[in-house]
Amino acid sequence: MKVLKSLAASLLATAALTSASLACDVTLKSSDTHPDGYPTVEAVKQMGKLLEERTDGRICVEVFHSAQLGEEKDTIEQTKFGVIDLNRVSMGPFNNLVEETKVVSLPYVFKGVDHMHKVMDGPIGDEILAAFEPHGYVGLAFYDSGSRSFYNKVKPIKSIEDLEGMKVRVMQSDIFVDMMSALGANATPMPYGEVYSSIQTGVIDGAENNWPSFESSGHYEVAGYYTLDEHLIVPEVLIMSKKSWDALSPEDQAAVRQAARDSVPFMREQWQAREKASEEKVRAAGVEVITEIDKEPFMAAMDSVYEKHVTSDKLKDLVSRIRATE
Ligand code: GTR
Repeated sequence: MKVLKSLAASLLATAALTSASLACDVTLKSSDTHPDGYPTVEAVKQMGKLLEERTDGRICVEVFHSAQLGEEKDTIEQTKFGVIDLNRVSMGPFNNLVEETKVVSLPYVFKGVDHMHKVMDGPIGDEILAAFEPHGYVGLAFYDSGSRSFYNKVKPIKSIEDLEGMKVRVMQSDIFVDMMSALGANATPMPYGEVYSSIQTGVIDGAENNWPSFESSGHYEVAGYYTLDEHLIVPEVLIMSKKSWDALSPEDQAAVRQAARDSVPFMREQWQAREKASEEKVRAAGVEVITEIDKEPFMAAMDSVYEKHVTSDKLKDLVSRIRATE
């Protein structure tokens, strides 16, 4: 009886799935490195829900979470070719591809999350979104990512001196490699999915990320010291393949863009709640959190990073406009 019941249930589920996908003329395949339930994953699902409602079920979104479609750098390439339609990624891995994304990946460029929102919600954000287009992507919206801080398995980092000679994983971008050199540490750029085992086996001493990533990746289980130096506030971006975009009518393109924009407030709410919950979970697990940290020397050490990376007039102008944004 039990077997029959579960068989019937799975048949029903399959039928529901088939009729749902049959009803959609277009199903946009979306990638995310984070697990189900993570704010970015839920935000793209929300975007899909809005889009489906507004197109009477013609356009749907299917989110492949947990790096099912690959690590960010690889999925970015696949998105260009239209193998993946939508992709939610950090702007870090885009730095070597879309010059404008570099300005929001500079250490301490934003005064805080509110400042970042003001900048990204305004004309500078629009300019950065538009900058993706010549590279084969359509920039749709920015999501939150809090601020990134250092964590490691060796000792509490209380000053720059403590970072001396440490092997620290960074996202694959030259800016972050230079940021670590400026702090006297050794940067190891590597995909997100390799960080846990690399810390565990001692290939690296630690990495850097926000509370929700530190928690959801389980990195806190292998790196017991978290220092709130908040060196980076790098927004996330939701992009669409230009190839997939061009296959839509102008009306449908507008609907996609609007649904993405409308998912932003939902994302921010989810983010705030998750930040708190992740911090609580990590603290309860016994991670030592270093909050008393003088950020001034960290900021001062970044001059060389700005000198090396903010070279074109375009980037210089963007940085000074970001700084002037109240
Ligand atoms: C997270 C971000 C991911 C990914 C990851 C990383 O904060 O949400 O998109 O970039 O960091 O460090 O690779």
